[in-house]
Amino acid sequence: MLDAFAKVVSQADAKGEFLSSSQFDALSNMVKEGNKRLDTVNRITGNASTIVANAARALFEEQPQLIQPGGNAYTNRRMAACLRDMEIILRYVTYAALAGDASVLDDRCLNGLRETYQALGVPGGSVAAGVSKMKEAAIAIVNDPNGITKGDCSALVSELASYFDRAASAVG
Ligand code: PEB
Repeated sequence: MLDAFAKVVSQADAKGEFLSSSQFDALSNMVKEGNKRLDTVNRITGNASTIVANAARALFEEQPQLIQPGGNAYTNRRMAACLRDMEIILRYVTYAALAGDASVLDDRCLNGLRETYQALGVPGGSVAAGVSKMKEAAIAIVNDPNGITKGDCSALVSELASYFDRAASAVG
């Protein structure tokens, strides 16, 4: 598992080079903007159950066959597994957002997930649709101007979006 700092170190070391000025600039900007990152992660973390529940509700509205007999979220056991999976994916997205690097998400959550769903007969496209709904909800919460110092969060939000997209395309 890498964070944005460890990543730069490992890239430079692989080439036997000192850190470049562009690497310094990117990290220095990350430190300067660090409170935005912490606020982003904190807001998603604090609203995780709402994000998961609303995304799942919207998914089942759009794909009602999932909750009908024979569906992959039919029976409380499967419904619980589904909500749990969405929560796990959201949790790893928050870790990646904090670290500023996708490797924790890749290594500990997404690696092999497509094959797991294939083996279980869980439709990966539906999981991907659920992840996209969590993305929309999380971004709306992060961009909410209430109760927070106003500032430009566009770069951070597109980075956050990229972690959700990565999760969706890993299974979809
Ligand atoms: C991945 N999900 C399930 C299982 C595993 C995962 C390993 C099998 C074991 C179990 O049931 O607990 N676990 C999960 C994950 C990590 C992990 C992400 C990462 C570290 O360790 N059903 C639907 C939706 C979707 C869904 C499309 C969005 O209708 C998911 C939610 N996952 C789902 C279901 C099962 C499951 C298991 C229904 C149970 C499948 C079954 O037993 O029939």
